[in-house]
Amino acid sequence: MPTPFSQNEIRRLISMFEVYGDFLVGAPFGNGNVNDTFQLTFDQGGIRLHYILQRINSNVFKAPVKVMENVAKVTSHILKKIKAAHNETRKRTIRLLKALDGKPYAFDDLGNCWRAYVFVEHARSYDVLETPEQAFRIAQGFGEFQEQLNDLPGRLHETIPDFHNTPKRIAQLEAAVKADACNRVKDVRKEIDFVLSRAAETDTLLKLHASGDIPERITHNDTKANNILIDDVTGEAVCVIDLDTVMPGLALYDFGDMVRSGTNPAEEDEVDLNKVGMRFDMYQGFYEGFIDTAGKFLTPAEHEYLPFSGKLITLEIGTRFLTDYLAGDIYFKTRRPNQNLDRCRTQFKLVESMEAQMNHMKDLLLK
Ligand code: GN1
Ligand code: MG
Repeated sequence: MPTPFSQNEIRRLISMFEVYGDFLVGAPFGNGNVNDTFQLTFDQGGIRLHYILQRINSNVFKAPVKVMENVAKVTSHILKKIKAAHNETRKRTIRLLKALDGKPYAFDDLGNCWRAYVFVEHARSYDVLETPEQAFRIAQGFGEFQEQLNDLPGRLHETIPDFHNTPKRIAQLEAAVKADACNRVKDVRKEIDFVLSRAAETDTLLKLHASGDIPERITHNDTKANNILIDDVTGEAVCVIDLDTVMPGLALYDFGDMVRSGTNPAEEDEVDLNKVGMRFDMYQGFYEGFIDTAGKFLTPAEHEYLPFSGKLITLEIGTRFLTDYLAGDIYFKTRRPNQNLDRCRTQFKLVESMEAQMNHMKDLLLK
């Protein structure tokens, strides 16, 4: 459950940052599975403005200062590009507020790391996509994000090492099965077998990386469809959000997670699996949108493995939900019993749906 914070506490927390005007109210915001997020309303000379205030989950991000160094570096790089292209009115990037000491984050008395952003107005994110056009715009936006970071100097911190190393995620599942901390293994034999019977192919991208066919890039790594804001009026992708996991990775992780999260017409924790599956028209939207912006830099191997990446990342995230279920729901936030198991099951249903449509997806690849 999200920790309840009183209005006074929120007022005190935001006062660690440089914000002008009078604090009016703060309320929980969004559907993130990891951090605690609030939307704050301020009155500035009679105009109401919003900010986002977020507590970084230190159980997930062991080195929050490194996370913030990455985020600050990435956002200022993108802002420079937006300004150089005189694109400020159309494109946006997250803008961090400075804390009173000038840093882009602040620690509270309990040692929690907080950050604040300017709220992006007239735009929203979608948990379930409505049209292939939205899928196109989202993939275009994430592809452009990768392109913007192609020339970022230096290497970013790996804030969660092996974040998308699927074989290691499967090893973590096997360890959780062995420990069986909550005596739940007996109820999920089918799900465990589902993963293990597909384990052999999960090192495919890592091998292609090792052989030099797939390069390391700076990737977002959490490209859930709801991690990009869509302009309310134009329908364009205007701002990539949730930059905590931006770090060195493979382009295919980002494409794969879009396909995982955005092609399913049901919620990630839908209980009725009949509602779950990959919508091919949405897949096509993602493919065409990604090619539109990332197509110019993808290598032939990256292009060829786009269809596979959706299946891989869906299997991987499903494996993580299952592992967390076995461990007693200690990583992802849950709001009801069995939520992680339900999440796992939707992912595996999606994997099956992708397997059934794999040839169809491959047919779409530009020859
Ligand atoms: C988490 O924070 P959120 O909800 O955007 C998770 C992702 C998962 C996702 C599944 C740091 O993302 O890896 O794909 O839940 N983020 C982290 O919904 O583990
Ligand atoms: Mg998010």
